[in-house]
Amino acid sequence: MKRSSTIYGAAIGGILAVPLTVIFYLAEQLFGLPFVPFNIFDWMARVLPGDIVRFGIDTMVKFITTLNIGDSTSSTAKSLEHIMAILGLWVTCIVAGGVFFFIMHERETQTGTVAGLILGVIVGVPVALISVSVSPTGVISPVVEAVWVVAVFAVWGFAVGRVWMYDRASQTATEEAEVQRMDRRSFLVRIGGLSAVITVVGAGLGALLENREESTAQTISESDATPQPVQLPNADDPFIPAPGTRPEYTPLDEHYRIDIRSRPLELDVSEWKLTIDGMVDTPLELSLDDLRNNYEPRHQFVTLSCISNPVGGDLISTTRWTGASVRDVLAGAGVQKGDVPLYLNIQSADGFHESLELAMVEEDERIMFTYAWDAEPLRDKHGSPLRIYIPDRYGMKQPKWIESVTISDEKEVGFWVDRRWDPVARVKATSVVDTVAVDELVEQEDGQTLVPIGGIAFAGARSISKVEVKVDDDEWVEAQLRSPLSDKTWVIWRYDWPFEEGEHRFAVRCVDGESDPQIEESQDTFPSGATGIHSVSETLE
Ligand SMILES: Nc1nc2c(c(=O)[nH]1)N[C@H]1C(S)=C(S)[C@@H](COP(=O)(O)O)O[C@H]1N2
Ligand SMILES: [Mo]
Repeated sequence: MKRSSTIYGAAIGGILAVPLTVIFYLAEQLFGLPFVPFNIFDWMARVLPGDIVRFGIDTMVKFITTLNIGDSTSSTAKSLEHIMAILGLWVTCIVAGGVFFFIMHERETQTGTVAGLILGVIVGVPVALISVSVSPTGVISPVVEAVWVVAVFAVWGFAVGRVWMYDRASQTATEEAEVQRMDRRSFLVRIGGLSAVITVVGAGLGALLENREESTAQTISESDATPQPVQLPNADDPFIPAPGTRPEYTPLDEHYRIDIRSRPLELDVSEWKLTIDGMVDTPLELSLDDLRNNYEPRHQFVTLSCISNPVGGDLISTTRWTGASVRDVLAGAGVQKGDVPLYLNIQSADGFHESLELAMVEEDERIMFTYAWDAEPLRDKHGSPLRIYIPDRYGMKQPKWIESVTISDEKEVGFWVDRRWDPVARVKATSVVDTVAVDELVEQEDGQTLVPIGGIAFAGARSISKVEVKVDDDEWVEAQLRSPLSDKTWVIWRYDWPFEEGEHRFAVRCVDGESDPQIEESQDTFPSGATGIHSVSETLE
């Protein structure tokens, strides 16, 4: 009896968690209230030890690449995170429902409603606190958010309590009492059906709202910004990439995305200000228009890579970045220099943070507050309204959604550095075979057949001076290089190999613009970025 009651309670808790999830989803779409499962997930990713989080991410990336699911690792990973987050909430509700029925059974309590409300509050309060702690500042009032979350859980607990009472009544009812008994199974079916209706209606409505938001966002950006396709500086290079080589200029929709939030932040650009304070003569508060209009706009073609990108991975993309040189902006604030080194401590709205030596900014005008990508205002997921560009560094050093820069003689340890990743995070040279174009053989006049092979090579802001290809155990031979979009982007290479039947292995390596060859020894992404030779096997017939 007790055991079956506990299991029944767990089932009830779990079933009722589904409409609970949908209510959070609807409220997110309607009022911008937090979607609680994602907030809890994001919180866990921040408070758990870095090594455990990294193990989780590594496992997920390996899972995705091994099973080859989804079009891109970063978007598939986000979808998996979403599923895990929702399952996490359901498991919590299942456990809570089971424990509740167990305790109620032990105590032989009759009044389930008050006890149910207490259950809801017990689960809801910590969830609310956690949720508030990872919500971005200034988007929704923390009090409103907390009250909302506790209220929804209280309703859930109340419902669990009601089911307990009902169950109790029908279990103890005697035949003579002629209470209309319904066995647990058919009750479960009923309540499951009700939950399903709420879920379908709620989820459908939420999805409608979500789509409507997206399409209005689209029309605004279409009418607002005159769409000017970006001119590529190497457009007249006659070099033709081997068929199957990735696009040299990544379509913005395909640019990878990595950050510590399940959902991208949506900051209100009209309210947003960049604060520059700390050891400066004049603290500044700059709007996006200030940054756009008061400083000379700079355009830079940039390849950005995540330090977690494995050799040959897809967490790397290229677009044109536009912004204002950080050096120019700081000049207006008047940094109070003494004889100690100073730092820019950069704080983002999602709780992410990094720091940067002032000396670097003074030496390098390419370091840039970036507000546009591909001639469009930055998209939410890529850090709207403002992110920073730091040449030759992996993405982890380059905050998105920047809110403030504090000049200080104390260096704040960056978000990922604090989790044992490389404090400098200078990009490691890497080269990749994208394609062995077995279906696009080139017939030469002398009767020779060539196999086009191609891909990318990238060395941060150091450019690429040479790419070499090795087939099986042959010598390394030099590939052709396309003139790159800039010295801060990847380079497209190509090598046409005289056809030979059979299975062959094609490997690639590169040398950067400072004559340093890429590291050939295989190293994992942690802690300093992956190294090693990329190769693919192909059978030619
Ligand atoms: N505020 C904030 N900035 C951030 C991150 C983040 O989680 N939060 N992630 C960093 C990492 S690890 C990478 S690889 C790049 C990715 O930028 P993208 O998503 O626009 O490609 O953003 C960086 N900037
Ligand atoms: Mo990253």
